[in-house]
Amino acid sequence: MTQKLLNDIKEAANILKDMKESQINILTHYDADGLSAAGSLVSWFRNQNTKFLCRVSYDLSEEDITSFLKTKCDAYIFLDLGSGQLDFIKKAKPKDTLAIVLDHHQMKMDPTEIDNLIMVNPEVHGIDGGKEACGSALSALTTYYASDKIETNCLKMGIVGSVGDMQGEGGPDSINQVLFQELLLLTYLQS
Ligand SMILES: [Mn+2]
Repeated sequence: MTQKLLNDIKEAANILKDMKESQINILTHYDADGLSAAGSLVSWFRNQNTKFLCRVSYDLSEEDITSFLKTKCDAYIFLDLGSGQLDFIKKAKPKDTLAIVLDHHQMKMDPTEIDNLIMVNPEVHGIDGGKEACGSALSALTTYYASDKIETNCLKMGIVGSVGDMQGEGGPDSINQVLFQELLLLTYLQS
């Protein structure tokens, strides 16, 4: 199951890899997990001079989602939120514009009902998003693969976010554990 989620992460990373010249709009959640998730992606976009806008939502309200989706861009990214707001996204998202959701919360509706939406969520594969994969871990690994493993600070941000979300390492086969192992390997290679 983790392998399927990892494939979804790598697919999202491949899409982001080709968006260097794009305008990306990011909406994240105002908590430790959401801010760490944004930290990973934003620092990579900044390093490669990709134009981005990053907004933070405190209450995940329809008003926040709708006003975010009114700001034109080439791709929207939702971090640590979006799954519970799929109905708002369906109503407000411009149909032709791509949206990527990196989230670990339960989904309010079937994400395939929304055009041009990529959902990266452990819940899609029956993995408990409350224990095995937090938003910052998903964002960290997506950033790591999109940068061809050049961006490494994101792995640390992912650990910070997963601790902040009180998840820790997760089970032996969890996405949080994949993140942890990548960081351990990196530290070993650099020592
Ligand atoms: Mn979270």
